[in-house]
Amino acid sequence: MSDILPTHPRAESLRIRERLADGFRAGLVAPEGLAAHGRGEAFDYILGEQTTVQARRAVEAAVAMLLSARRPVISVNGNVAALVPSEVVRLARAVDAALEVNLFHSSAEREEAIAGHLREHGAERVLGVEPKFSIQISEVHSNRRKVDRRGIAAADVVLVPLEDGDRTEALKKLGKGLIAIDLNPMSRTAQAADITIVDNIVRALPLMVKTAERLSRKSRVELRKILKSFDNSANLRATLGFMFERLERLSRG
Ligand code: PTJ
Repeated sequence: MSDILPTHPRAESLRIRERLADGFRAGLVAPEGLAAHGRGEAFDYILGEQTTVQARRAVEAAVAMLLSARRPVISVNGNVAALVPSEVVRLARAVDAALEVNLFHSSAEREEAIAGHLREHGAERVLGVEPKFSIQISEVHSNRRKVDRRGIAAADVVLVPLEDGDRTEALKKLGKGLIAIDLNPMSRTAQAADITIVDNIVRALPLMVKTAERLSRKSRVELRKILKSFDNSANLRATLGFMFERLERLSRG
């Protein structure tokens, strides 16, 4: 642990980096995960490190979709486990979703470490780590094709935070509802998902938990209404517009 002065202008960003670096040293995060985080940081900088109105709308729709699902699954990778372990467990509980470890850079040791980390943060059941339940989805071309028969394989809705593009498109082709959390609104995942939350996962997850607690009191009809009024393409265009405006304002000085 390093000493980050609370007065440092980038203190929060440095603390998040440190969580990820700790996660790397603990065997949760792949080395590539550190680079992926840097790409996310660059987009977050443009967003002003804030949750936009568009992200709030996407969160509302995403939670409505999760609460309406029959078999929702939250896919967990190394970065998610290192950055928001408690929040992802709380969200799974709030929307009654399964948690499944699913890695791009496949490693049995890291799968076990991530599952153990989630259990330490209160998860009762973690899928994706027992070979006897593992099956392959041939439509997915990366290591992520290995999924749990009781989880992603059977899911009707999957939340894929910090994802690489290929799987989102493949899971969509299989008829699953896809929710992405991705700071890059231009990524293939962001473009292919049904609902894309363009926000840092460290802000998006706590907001999703709060929203789930609120929306769980709504009827199915009300949840469907929220879902029907959400347009992902329009929301992504509005997010890009927000980013362009910020850059334009900064360039004018
Ligand atoms: O643990 P593994 O093996 O499953 O690997 C995980 C990574 C993230 C390395 C893997 O999925 C990967 O390579 O992802 P990509 O293709 O780099 O895509 C990650 C996306 O997440 C990029 O579009 C980033 O902008 C975005 N991103 C990075 N950090 C955050 C983020 N989005 C939200 N919150 C973040 N903190």
